[in-house]
Amino acid sequence: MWERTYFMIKPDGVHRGLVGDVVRRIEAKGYRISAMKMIRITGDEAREHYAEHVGKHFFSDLVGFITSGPVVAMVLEGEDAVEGVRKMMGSTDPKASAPGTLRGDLGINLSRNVVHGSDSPASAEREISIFFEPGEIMDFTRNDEKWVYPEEK
Ligand code: 3AN
Repeated sequence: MWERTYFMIKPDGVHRGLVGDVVRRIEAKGYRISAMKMIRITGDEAREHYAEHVGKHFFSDLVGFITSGPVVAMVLEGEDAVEGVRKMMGSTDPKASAPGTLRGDLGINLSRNVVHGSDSPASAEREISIFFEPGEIMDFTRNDEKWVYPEEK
């Protein structure tokens, strides 16, 4: 099914100069980047984004970290994009992420795991609406999509 997902390069990824590599891998896979911007997340946005983690022991560190510097926020689109992007990311803890995944290749520590991607289509819509206005999301087709997907789709 055609889906869109919210994807973000966290402050550690930006500071470590990994933006280009992460974006390259997403583009090479075939996902459409339909919105992308560098932002500094506010405390309110962070608490809303991570609402499911309120009350957990790592919540204040998580909010402090994600608001500590610039992030690169994106809307990605493609067939089964939510699950596909999660697979590209690897498991939450980089110690357990397989080599070849973004976290497996680029991270070591659970609280500095470089990227975020929505875990369901419902989370994706919720998270996209926190960080993007509808007018910021481009309506276009990549010229190579006819090669990424079979024509008889
Ligand atoms: P994911 O980012 O893979 O969806 P979540 O939503 O469970 O994982 O966690 C959100 C973020 O919270 C993670 N990316 C990680 O940075 C942080 N986190 C999750 N669990 C822990 C933990 N036990 N200790 C410290 N940070 C954690």
